[in-house]
Amino acid sequence: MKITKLFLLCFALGISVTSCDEDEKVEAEFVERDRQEVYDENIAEIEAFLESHTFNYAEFQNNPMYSDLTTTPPTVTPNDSYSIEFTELSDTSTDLAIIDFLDSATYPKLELHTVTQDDIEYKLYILKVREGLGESVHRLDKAAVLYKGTVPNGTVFDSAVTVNTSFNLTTAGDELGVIRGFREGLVRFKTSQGFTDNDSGETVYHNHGIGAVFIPSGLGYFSSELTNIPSYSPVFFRFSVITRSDTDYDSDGVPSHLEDLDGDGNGFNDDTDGDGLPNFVDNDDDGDGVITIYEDIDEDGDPTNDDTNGNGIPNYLDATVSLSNQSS
Ligand SMILES: [Ca+2]
Ligand SMILES: [Ca+2]
Ligand SMILES: [Ca+2]
Ligand SMILES: [Ca+2]
Repeated sequence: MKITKLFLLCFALGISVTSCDEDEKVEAEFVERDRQEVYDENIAEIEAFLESHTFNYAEFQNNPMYSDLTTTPPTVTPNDSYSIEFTELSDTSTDLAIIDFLDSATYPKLELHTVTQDDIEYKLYILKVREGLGESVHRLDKAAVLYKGTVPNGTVFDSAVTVNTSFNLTTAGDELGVIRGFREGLVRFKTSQGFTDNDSGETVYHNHGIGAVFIPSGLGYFSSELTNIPSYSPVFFRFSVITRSDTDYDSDGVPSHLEDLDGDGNGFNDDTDGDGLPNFVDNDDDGDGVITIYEDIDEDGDPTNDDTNGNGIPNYLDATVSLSNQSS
């Protein structure tokens, strides 16, 4: 498990290179490359990869897509235990290339999404072998994911092969998340629907999302030179999305994904009191001076179900109600 490394990589973005040698006072100025120029190169490299490589689609297609969990014991598809493998196409190969799955009517399908960042419209290719049947994943969640991160030549720079650790998807405050491109890929899949233990006592997850995302460096590590990732290199993640769990970045008793009030998947554009702090990192969401967790009047641990004046707006979002559960 190399989760920690992934977090470090995420934070290594934008570090400038300077000498620490006080005596010599040498300072090597680091000039970052133009983001559009790098993106143009990256997307050409990604699309060339998608055209020149295939993956083990037949292996998946030879089986039922999903396990049937309504039978006892469940009727388990081998697909639950498969992961995506890329292979370079030879001149004589009749296999389909990854790009041939673009906008396919059925799974596997290659989706093309647009992610805007730094005034650049990034193309983000996402390969969905299957979407999954469990819970949706929000950008503010924690997730347990099996994954392999590689550069285009196949070198693995990071991986998680067990699901013992889950990680935040979004970086906020002291909580470190993953790179944007990985996050944007993961949230388009669903978690496993359940698990069973096989004869060897190993846990087998069923009906989880299985996919891959092809990330331009501007949505990844960009100029950072990291172990097994050259500066400005695209990175690819292949993954199985196993479970999600709530976060509570501001410890106010409201799960972070529920602080995305308009439900658009973006927690950063919800700021009830307009104080510049998005609700998911604001412990007094309505700015009435009574912190959200104290506006949980019935003290059931859930501030969202307390609406003293019955106007449909819970007290913690209603600045006209400033009752506190702290007896004076
Ligand atoms: Ca929102
Ligand atoms: Ca809050
Ligand atoms: Ca309550
Ligand atoms: Ca209030």
